[in-house]
Amino acid sequence: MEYGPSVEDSGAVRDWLDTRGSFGHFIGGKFTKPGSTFGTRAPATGDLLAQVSQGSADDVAAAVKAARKAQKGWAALSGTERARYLYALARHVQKRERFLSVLETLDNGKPIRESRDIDIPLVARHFYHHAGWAELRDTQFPGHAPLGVCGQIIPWNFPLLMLAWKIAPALAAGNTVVLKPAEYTPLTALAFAEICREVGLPAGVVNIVTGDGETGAALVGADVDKIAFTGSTEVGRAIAARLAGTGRRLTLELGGKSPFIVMPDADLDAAVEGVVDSIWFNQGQVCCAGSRILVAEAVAERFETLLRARMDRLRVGPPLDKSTDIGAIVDPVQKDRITSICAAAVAAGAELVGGQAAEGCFIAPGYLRNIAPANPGMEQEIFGPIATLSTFRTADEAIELANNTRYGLAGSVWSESATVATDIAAKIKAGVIWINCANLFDAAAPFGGYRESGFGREGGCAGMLDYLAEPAVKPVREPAPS
Ligand code: TXE
Repeated sequence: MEYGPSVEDSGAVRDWLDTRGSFGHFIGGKFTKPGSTFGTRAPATGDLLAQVSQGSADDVAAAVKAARKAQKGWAALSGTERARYLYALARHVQKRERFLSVLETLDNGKPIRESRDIDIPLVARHFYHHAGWAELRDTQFPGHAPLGVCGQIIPWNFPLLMLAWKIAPALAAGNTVVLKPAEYTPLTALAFAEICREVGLPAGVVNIVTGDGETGAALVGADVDKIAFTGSTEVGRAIAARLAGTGRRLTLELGGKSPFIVMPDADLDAAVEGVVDSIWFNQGQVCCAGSRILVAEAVAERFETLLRARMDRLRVGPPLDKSTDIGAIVDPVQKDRITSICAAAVAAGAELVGGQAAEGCFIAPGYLRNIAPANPGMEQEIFGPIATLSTFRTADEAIELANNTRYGLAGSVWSESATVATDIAAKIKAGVIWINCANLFDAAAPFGGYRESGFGREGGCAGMLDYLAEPAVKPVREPAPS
């Protein structure tokens, strides 16, 4: 297998893959024998990395049964005991940080710098943070109870991080889980299953069933108390329709088309760097990417000159190379999806700057200019390294353009005036707004959307509450002594 420019630890990952070869599911604390399998490939090279099992409805039912069996015992532990397991998971992720980063980069195609500096450290952070919540649960949410067994379906853009976003709060609250990773990127979830065994997590608390959308649909139809889904709006809508009237809890984190507003007084160099973090990070495969750049007409020409110069300096290349800025798109299907939306945008009159597709799963960074509001490139989530660039004259017009979308996940505002920035931020209908920065995440900050971006929150107090059932009768708090 060709690993590209070598980084330390790719040998350890190669040994791990060679020894395993073919993976079963992780159910009730054990790996099952691999049944019917499919291959998972490195998008950068097309190399086959491993065979992974395609979960059937029976596999899902077995995993739910194991989770159900474990749930009462897990919920009966004290918060401190549950916290101890979460701390141990965090610590073991940290110990294997380099291994997990290389594995993530191989399976997903993202630059090693990003998996090493962002994804995996944030995974550990989420487990540490939620260990704190496990300890605080009883005092902070008196009378609240865990929901039971949670089915969790995650996407491929931040595979292990999305696993952490889902598993850490669920476990802290006293739930057990059955998680289905995305079919393109199942490997770090399977490595995480091994970590669960290493830390001695009680059998059945975490179960991982691999497979495609059919496996996900089987999980939605299984005897679970909640479904937490991150993925496309189309699938999210189908899941919501299916769960309607069942009384089961649901949280959805779906797509976005987030505005990136550059006011006339913005620090333009900083804003350009913000675009790099916003739409050219992770090949643009980010639900909260600032994919619609809206720039004040007065500074648009200067901004675009700076943007183009910076874009031209980004290095597209092998994801394991530490100097790579833009790695591989996760799969040829996704690459085709991106190029066909761009082609439709150009056919409808927009001009594509950069953004050339290369052999394999590579697409250069780019943006669409001279683009009309009704252009498909403006309306659809491209989910690739291609932004749109349009201009506005007044703050009111910027706000109107920003809100002219069916989504409502995120946004960012760039201005040297705190008053201007906070005033605009308050008027954008989105779950997260960044000021003079973009794509900053923290386990303590709730994340989630409005409108077709979904509902429910992950992270912080609001995220914990989405994994707890409110008491039937609210406890009465003693008034504070006067
Ligand atoms: O998503 P899917 P895809 C958006 C993005 C992207 C598009 C398509 O625009 O281009 O969606 O990506 C599982 N019941 N986002 O096709 O199909 C699937 O196996 C239950 C934004 O990969 O939604 C995987 O585990 N589960 C998003 C997960 O759903 C089903 C991240 C996501 O896959 C299922 C990913 C079904 N019927 C894509 N069908 C974000 N919010 O970050 C599929 N799945």
